Amino acid sequence: MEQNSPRPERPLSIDVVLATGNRDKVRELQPMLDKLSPLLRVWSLADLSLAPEIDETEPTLEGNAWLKAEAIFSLVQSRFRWLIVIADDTGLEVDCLQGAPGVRSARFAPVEAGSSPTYDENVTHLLKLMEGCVDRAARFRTVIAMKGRLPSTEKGSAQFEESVEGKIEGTITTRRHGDGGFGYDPLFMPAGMEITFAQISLEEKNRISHRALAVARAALRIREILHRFGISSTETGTNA
Ligand code: ITT
Repeated sequence: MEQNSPRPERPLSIDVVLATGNRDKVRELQPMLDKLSPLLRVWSLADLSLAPEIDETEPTLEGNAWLKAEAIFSLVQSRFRWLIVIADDTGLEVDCLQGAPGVRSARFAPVEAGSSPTYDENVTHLLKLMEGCVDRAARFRTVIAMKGRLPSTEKGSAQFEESVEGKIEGTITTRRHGDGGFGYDPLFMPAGMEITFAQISLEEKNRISHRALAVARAALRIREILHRFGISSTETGTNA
């Protein structure tokens, strides 16, 4: 006789939406997330033809990461059944500038009201402010906020919210080196290396960076959450 015991529906796929309008960040995040599991389908906002304006008004990276995660979750939740929104907020913290540019990393150099500084303008501004700084220690810090809706053996579906952090220590050089990477990469020399982030390959940066560390931690949390919701990680193939 055929058994009709209630079985949770298997998640055939979980859609992961990257809550960033920054194409350089997508270029780094996408391959890291793509390889976590064949059942995760990763979308950028551009893939979904979305370009929302989200004002980063919070005083911390964590606050701004949550602003982005919440806003994008509201925007896409009706499009996907099983969904994880991943928002990354990153800042460069320079010791001799008391942690600046920090949360203002994207909007550091002064420009006309209504426009945003280019990466190059931000780099020039940082070098200028650091003239005469002997202590050139700095770090990149990424906070990833995740908001998701996943199948749950007990409740059918359940929502979760988690945040994780990754950081890398280094120093700020006195001039630009290299033309890879983006943002402040031409000035950032990771501790233990003699070259900047802009002089290494994307693959190498994705092995050691603040963002890579945050994504590794996020992957671990996703696996724990799936487990908590009664979905074994082998069911989804998640091997983080
Ligand atoms: P979204 O808010 O749409 O994600 P954003 O460019 O504002 O895009 P962040 O606030 O996270 O993203 O980053 C602030 C700035 O910090 C960013 O514009 C870059 O100038 C710099 N930045 C972020 N990640 C970096 C990295 O890995 N290497 C170098 N600079 C980086």
